Amino acid sequence: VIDDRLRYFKPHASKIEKTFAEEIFFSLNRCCKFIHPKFFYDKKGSDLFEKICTLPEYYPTKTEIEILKQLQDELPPYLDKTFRVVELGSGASVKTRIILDIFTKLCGHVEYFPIDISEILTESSENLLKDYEHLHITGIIDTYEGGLEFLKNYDDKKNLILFLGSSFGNFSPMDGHEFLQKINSTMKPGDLFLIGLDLVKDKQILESAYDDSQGVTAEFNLNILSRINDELDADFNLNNFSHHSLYNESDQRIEMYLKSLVNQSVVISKSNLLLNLKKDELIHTEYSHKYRLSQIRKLLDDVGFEIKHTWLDDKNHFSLTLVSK
Ligand code: AVI
Repeated sequence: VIDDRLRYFKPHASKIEKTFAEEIFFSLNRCCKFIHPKFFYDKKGSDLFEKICTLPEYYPTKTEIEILKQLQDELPPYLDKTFRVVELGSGASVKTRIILDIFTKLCGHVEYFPIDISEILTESSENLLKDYEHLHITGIIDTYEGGLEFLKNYDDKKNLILFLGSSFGNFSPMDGHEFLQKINSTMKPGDLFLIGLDLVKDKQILESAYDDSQGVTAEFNLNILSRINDELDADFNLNNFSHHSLYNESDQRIEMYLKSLVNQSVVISKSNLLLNLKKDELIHTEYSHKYRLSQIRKLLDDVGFEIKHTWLDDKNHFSLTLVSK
């Protein structure tokens, strides 16, 4: 407890630390190599992602903010004073603030539960407290699944669960379906869920959003190797890799890879792994799925959600959908 308006829970701390070395062993000791995108977000990675959100080519953040501004008038009819805000991912960002402003106006005070695996949660929570006098924060430092488990049966208060930024698009379709089921089973009758999803659009717009002219996305992608070097005692030479991304039209997703530029061997001590990579071999790091409105309806419908409203921007680039159980 930092002050009486801020407290943290770390329900599964030891489990989080143990699995990084094990997961890296599992995902790199195979022919189709991958690194799970959740490992992007150490302090440096989270800062780089914040920077991506401000890039001219990266339209999702700006567009979602534009839609959230519409919600200032259009969300309150779905709310009452008994709601708290639960956010998957911790934002001190403009987006979180727009929602907190809506609640402050409606209730006079706000109870906010951010759930995030990254310790950046503590920094963003402290920043929010400085600006919101009547804000109470319970920060849950855990995976989304762990945090949702913690929230289940926590109390009788109604939750508005936020999952913004099209982070859902980073799941595989199967994991995404399971995740929505998990959210649905966490929710009590009366709870609401607001999800931001990126929409299918022109290939050119999509590809430049994930391969920007300043090279920030490349740095973000490569930083995952620095993180493995630092935390798992590895010797990746970042100069021997390049950022590689493309839009796969049939699967409606951006695919991001790290390409090995030479034949090379890398030691990852804490994973007990000697990694051999061929020239041009790819390590998959991220999918970012894009959706059509009919697919969003089906996705949410299949899990048993009732759609209350979908909001779009002027160009139909991004969507926000509010559902109940
Ligand atoms: C966090 N997530 C929604 C981002 C996205 O657009 O898929 C991550 C990202 N990867 C590269 N740029 C941004």
